[in-house]
Amino acid sequence: RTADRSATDIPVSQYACQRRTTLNNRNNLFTNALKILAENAEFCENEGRNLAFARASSILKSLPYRVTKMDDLQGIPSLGEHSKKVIKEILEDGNCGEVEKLIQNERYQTLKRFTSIFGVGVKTADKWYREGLRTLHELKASKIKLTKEQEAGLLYYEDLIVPVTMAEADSIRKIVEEAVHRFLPAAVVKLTGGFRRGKESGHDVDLLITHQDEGKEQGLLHQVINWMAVQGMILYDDITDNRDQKWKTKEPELFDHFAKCYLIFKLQKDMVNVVDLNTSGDHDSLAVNEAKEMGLGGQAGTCEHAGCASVKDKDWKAIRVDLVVAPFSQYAYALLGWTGSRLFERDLRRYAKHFKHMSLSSHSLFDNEQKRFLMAATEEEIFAHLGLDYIPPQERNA
Ligand code: TTP
Ligand code: MN
Ligand code: MN
Ligand code: MN
Repeated sequence: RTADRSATDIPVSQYACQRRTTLNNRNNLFTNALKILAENAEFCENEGRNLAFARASSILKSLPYRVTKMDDLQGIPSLGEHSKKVIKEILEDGNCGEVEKLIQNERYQTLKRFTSIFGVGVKTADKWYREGLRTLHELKASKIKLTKEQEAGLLYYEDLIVPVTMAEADSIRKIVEEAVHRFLPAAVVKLTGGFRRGKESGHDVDLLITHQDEGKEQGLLHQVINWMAVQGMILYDDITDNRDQKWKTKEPELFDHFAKCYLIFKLQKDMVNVVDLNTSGDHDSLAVNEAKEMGLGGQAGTCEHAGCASVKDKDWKAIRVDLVVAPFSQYAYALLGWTGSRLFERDLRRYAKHFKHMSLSSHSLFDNEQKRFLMAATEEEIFAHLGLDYIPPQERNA
């Protein structure tokens, strides 16, 4: 097909779960700018604005053509006046003044820097900014009380900002599988998150664990973590049981009650299959370069601080891993929920509510009219319950 768009084209849905969004984004120029505006809205705790820019960016990612003139946007939903102005400016000048100004903005830069630390959210980053802190060095030198999570985040910062490669993710999946099989030989360990959507690099490794005989998975997470800790594989861990209520405070629209563990894994480099340990092929490596230019990284080696010794020659890499354990009857829902993208999940839930009067979560689908839960053994069945065409993981990169 040609690069041009015509009025005969099928309409684009405002719901990400009715669009096919691959990693082949033809509109990077625009989506990169919109992403920065979305991020800044998040830093200003303006959720509505954040969502508006995120939606605009997402819809451009789904287009099978590159936008070259404003007419190409005829009939495309989810584009507000502000987003259109940004696109127009980029079409005319090659960049957007507002965005260019923002990336030079001290508050934006500082909040981006601080929130890139594991365990630091917008509220904390903003507090530190208002207290006059600007760099990681100043943060470390200050007497500010850090949580255990933030301490670990700072200690392994240099490693954690380097994107995780597919080869590393695969090694960790195998290592975790081996650990899991010590306790439950028939358990399944599935790679989810961005890697399941086909990304070649990511910020962490998301693993979903289940077992066919429901109930057998109980207590598994503690056993596995304890065993891996004894093996020296765990740099930091934070286990959440279904018993405690921690999830209530985290992102309400994403919360679930599964037993899970956010951890920092110590991956021996010789455990990774050949070639691409220090390379990453896509845009994420740009983010790291950008991060380094902004002074986010590059501080190791020059730092006298205790935890900041130069670590360039070490034979391991710290990697963020999310482990989630789902009972078998909820597995399909957990898999769908943990595969993402976040916007895709958000729109699945929004679609279910508005068009089907159903409540979708990572545990279940509840039909509010029939007053019953709808069972599903596969993701395909969940899409069918919702009356949606099945979208494979590779096309959920909304
Ligand atoms: P992420 O790992 O945050 O994102 P990602 O894997 O898509 O991208 P990246 O490469 O940056 O890692 O989340 C993966 C999915 O997990 C996402 O769809 C939301 C879901 N999720 C939950 O359902 N509950 C949670 O508590 C968290 C942290 C994530
Ligand atoms: Mn992930
Ligand atoms: Mn994750
Ligand atoms: Mn230091």
